[in-house]
Amino acid sequence: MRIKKFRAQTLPEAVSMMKAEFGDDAIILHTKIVKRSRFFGLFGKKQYEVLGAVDPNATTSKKTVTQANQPSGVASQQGQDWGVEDGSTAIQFLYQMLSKQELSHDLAVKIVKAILQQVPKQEWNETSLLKMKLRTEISNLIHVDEPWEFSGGRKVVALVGPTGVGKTTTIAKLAANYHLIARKKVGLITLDTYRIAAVEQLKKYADIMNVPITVVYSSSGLASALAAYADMDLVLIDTYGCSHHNQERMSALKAAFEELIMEKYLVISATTKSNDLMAIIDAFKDLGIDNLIITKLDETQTYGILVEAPSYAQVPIAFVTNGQSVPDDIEIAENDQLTSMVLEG
Ligand SMILES: Nc1nc2c(ncn2[C@@H]2O[C@H](COP(=O)(O)OP(=O)(O)OP(=O)(O)O)[C@@H](O)[C@H]2O)c(=O)[nH]1
Ligand SMILES: [Mg+2]
Repeated sequence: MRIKKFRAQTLPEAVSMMKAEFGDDAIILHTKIVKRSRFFGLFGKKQYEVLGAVDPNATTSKKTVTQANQPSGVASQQGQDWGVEDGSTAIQFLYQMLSKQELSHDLAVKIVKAILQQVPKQEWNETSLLKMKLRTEISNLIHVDEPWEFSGGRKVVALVGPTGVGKTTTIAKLAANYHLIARKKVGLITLDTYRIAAVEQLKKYADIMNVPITVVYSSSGLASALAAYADMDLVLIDTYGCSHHNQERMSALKAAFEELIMEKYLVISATTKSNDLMAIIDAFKDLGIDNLIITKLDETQTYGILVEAPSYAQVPIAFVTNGQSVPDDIEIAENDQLTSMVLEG
């Protein structure tokens, strides 16, 4: 399958460009309006973008209704031609289900190709079969962690991630659940001394829950703070937010963690755009990330990140959060539930 983006001032023009290059057998996978910015997006000219695809091996010129008259791509977006006996409608159907959830183009294509390889061509019009295969593919890509066990000794978990994603709130939720409900001995440490308010924020939660908290002011201080918590079941370490562009903070964090035994959980907001997600994961990978926590699921209606993040980072999701309430709005990541969110929205 060849796939390419075509841009023009009008949608019919973009479609014509696609047909001129790909021929009449080309199909529209996706259409969108894009702004070609001149000054930081202001006064940008509107353009139409068509994502077209063609099978270079196709010998037939048989067209579906969607292919024959595709002035706007709206029909394909509504998925009206599922039942037609032609592979292209299967591709459209699957691709659109994924792009609706804002999965990156590359991953969506990978998933669609994997499904078409498994399903014989004569069954490509069976949407229930395609849906079943899609569920399996998505489910296989959403890696989730095992629920926490405390039989193997003390568990030390540091939460790292970009600013404002919900690290401190998630620490409070975890501390409350594991201390107040699971009755574990929990100790808190914060490295976030950049802002007085950040320390106060966690101290307030610690006081309410009656769990100890240690504020670490230097990169060497973490080792002694951990030593003082030797008898805890769970130690949760809050860190300052690191923009993935801020090398200085990232290096300081790396230095603070040096040679200490702990797990590092990367916290990412579900509202993160696909490109930013990859840049964030790339930046934090250097710290050695063991797990992911996806926050703010309540602030989005597209859940592609649940597939994208663990696939790209190659580590499982441990928890998801879905609101500001401590301790309620957190759940242990569960494959079936997350798969359903991606498929059903
Ligand atoms: N809607 C929603 N808001 C959340 C969620 N988790 C955290 N928040 C909110 O996000 C904001 C930032 O949360 P923090 O916990 O301070 O984020 P942080 O990552 O510690 O921020 P920095 O320490 O500044 O990097 C707060 O208003 C939280 O209430 C969530 O799951 N859903
Ligand atoms: Mg914080």
